[in-house]
Amino acid sequence: MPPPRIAVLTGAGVSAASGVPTFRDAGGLWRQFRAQDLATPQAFHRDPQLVWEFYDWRRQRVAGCAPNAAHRTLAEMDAAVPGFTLVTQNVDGLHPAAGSCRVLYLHGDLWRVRCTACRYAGENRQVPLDPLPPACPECGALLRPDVVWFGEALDGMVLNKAVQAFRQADIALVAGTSALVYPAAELPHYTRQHGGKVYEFNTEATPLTSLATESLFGPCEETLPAWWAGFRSTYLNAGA
Ligand code: BV8
Ligand code: ZN
Repeated sequence: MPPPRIAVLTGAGVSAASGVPTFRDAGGLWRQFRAQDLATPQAFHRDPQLVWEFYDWRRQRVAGCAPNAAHRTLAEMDAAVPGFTLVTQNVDGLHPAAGSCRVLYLHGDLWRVRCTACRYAGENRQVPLDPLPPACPECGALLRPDVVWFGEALDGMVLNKAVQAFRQADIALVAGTSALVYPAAELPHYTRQHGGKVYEFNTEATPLTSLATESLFGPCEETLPAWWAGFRSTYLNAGA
């Protein structure tokens, strides 16, 4: 019998142990702005320089960070469980850095830029960015971070695949997210709706805690590896 299908939703808490400020901290750590107020198209339109300085600061922070045991555990699951999908809200790139291959990026990628005027989009790993703000190599217009800001629609294809994964999952793992941002926070509900189990990995209770089959409170860089060790011995070593 194949092992259960697993869908995972991760948030900033998964990267906290790597030194990446969580979203709620990121704002507080940067010139006392609220990240929420900078991650919007309005803020970018009003002051592209300020928003790019915020993203350049985050890129510089993330450039020095390495994946932690939570990222590595999820990469192991990716390789070992046939029906596995990792859906992340994070834009830091630490999941692929840990070896995860099947990743759906709900909110984009800190290491990609796209043009505000033409169709150019591509990877940009320059740290620090120079010039700031960066200009499109094709048409010279202003580039923007290739992320989904508040008030912007997520990529429809990516969101549909994520919804399907959670609809079909026997088990949903929700790790390191405050479950406040939609439509990402909706995903685990699809698993519960068809009778699947939801396990939450967080240091505190969230709006998803009441929905969860079980909440494993503690740092997910410890609780996720422990959960995976138990799952693996039940479903994989038993040759299930
Ligand atoms: C949209 C990219 C519509 C940029 C981000 C209902 C339905 C639809 C939309 C809405 C809705 N209600 C409200 C909305 C609007 C809005 C929204 O959700 N607002 C919230 C604030 C109420 N949603 C949107 O705008 C979305 N767009 O719906 O568009 C539309 C449709 C058609 C046409 C036009 C428009 C877009 C949302 C995406 C926004 N972009 N990021 C960037 O990153 O720079 S979201 C941003 O916030 C981050 O990417 C991150 O994903 C998110 C923060 O969430 P977390 O990852 O959970 O991080 P946080 O710091 O909050 O929490 C960390 C957690 O970890 C905590 O719980 C902590 O306890 C825990 N933790 C810490 N350490 C550890 C730990 N846990 C375990 N171990 C540890 N060691
Ligand atoms: Zn261009």
